[in-house]
Amino acid sequence: MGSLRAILKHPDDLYPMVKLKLAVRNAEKQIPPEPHWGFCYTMLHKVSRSFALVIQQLDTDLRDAVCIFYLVLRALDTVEDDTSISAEVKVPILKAFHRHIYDREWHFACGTKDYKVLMDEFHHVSTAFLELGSGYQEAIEDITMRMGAGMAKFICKEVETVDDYDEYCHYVAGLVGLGLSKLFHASGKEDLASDSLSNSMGLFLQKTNIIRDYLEDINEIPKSRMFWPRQIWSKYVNKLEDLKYEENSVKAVQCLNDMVTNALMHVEDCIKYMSALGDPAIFRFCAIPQVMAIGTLALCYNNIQVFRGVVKMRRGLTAKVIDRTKSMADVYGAFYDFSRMLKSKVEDSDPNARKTKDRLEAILKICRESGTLNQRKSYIIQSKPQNHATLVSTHHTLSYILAVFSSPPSVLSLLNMCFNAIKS
Ligand code: D61
Ligand code: MG
Repeated sequence: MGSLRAILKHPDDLYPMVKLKLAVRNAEKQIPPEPHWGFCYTMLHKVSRSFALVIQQLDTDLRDAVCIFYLVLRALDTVEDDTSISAEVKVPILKAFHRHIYDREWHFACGTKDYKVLMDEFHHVSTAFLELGSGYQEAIEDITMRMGAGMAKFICKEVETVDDYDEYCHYVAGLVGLGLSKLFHASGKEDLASDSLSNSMGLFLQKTNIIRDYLEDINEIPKSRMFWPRQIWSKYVNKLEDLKYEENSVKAVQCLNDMVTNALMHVEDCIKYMSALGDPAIFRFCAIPQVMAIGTLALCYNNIQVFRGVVKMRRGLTAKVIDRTKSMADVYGAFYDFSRMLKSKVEDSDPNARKTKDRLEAILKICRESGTLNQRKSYIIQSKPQNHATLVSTHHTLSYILAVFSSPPSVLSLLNMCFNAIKS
């Protein structure tokens, strides 16, 4: 669990964190007895920090299909991500991967740690895949084929233009959205969503990852990996890696803000996609990662730390998002709060300030027009204001600052604690 310091700073994180911890423990206890399914669910918990929990709460047959879909694509991605394999070896494996999933004998050793185990014991995944209904199998095969071909294309090609960036993100994440929509439809629980909206769901998540993981990807050994499009970063620096050097801090943050503004373009589609969902478990499965993404963008925007280390939402805020994302009203509330937080960080000196604010204003408008905002528990103001107006506004400001910066000055956190003590 998070550090004592973090909990003292955010006392109301504690309840959702305990709840989440119990849910994770419970999910880990429900591993199926068959060895291949047991392996798949154990692996799912090990390799996916965030998706295991949302997959786990789906209904049985859809859950099995999504679990296998995840592991097949994670294995494919392990091949793509292994920078020690030469292009001559890698490309044919990526292209033929959709056939390997039908072959219990096939295996290819690569990756490290848990990913290596997934690759070494891939026969368990194939065995489980072959037990899925044919509608699920066909959807998984089709997406694996298209993703493998797309990844292969980008092994020998750099992400130059914004169109390349959208194309790459389509292959590695947009296609996951298309595949999931097919699986939801095959389960009989949802209408088939359009490819374009499904694609946006993946692009928004993938672009957020690419923004957040700048430093990790550029420092990759033996070879750095670059997904930020040249068309964007070349406006600020001569080489992508220059963004991490201190003398380029101003340019780096401007470039980062440009990337965030680009990602925000997908929000309207994502909201449209989610608002069409009917099944509560599928809704949560889709909405939790989206809310985490807008929260992560709010944290990354104008934040030089992206170029210095890992920028992540604190665990307590993650737990809160998981606890509170149940309906479309919760999604509008979260997108509203995080967009406002983002907007407060936009400085007029930023070259894209106007564009960023316009995008945010459009999102805020959609959320307001949903007519659901007043029912929400805010991520900014953590309690309903009562009559002690001064304290409330102090708390408002503090919560705001605390939510945006993960390590604020301790005086602020002490004040926040005091407020919470008075309040209760
Ligand atoms: C609704 C709910 C979940 C959704 C969705 C709609 C639409 C798309 C996605 C999930 C996919 C989002 C991917 C974002 C995370 N990016 C990665 O993991 C990168 O790898 C991409 C290729 C493998 C994709 C595997 C995947 C991911 C999530 C799934 C899934 C399959 C199947 C079912 C449910 C969720 C990234 O990985 C490394 C890293 O981020 O550390 C990379 O290599 O770029
Ligand atoms: Mg990858």
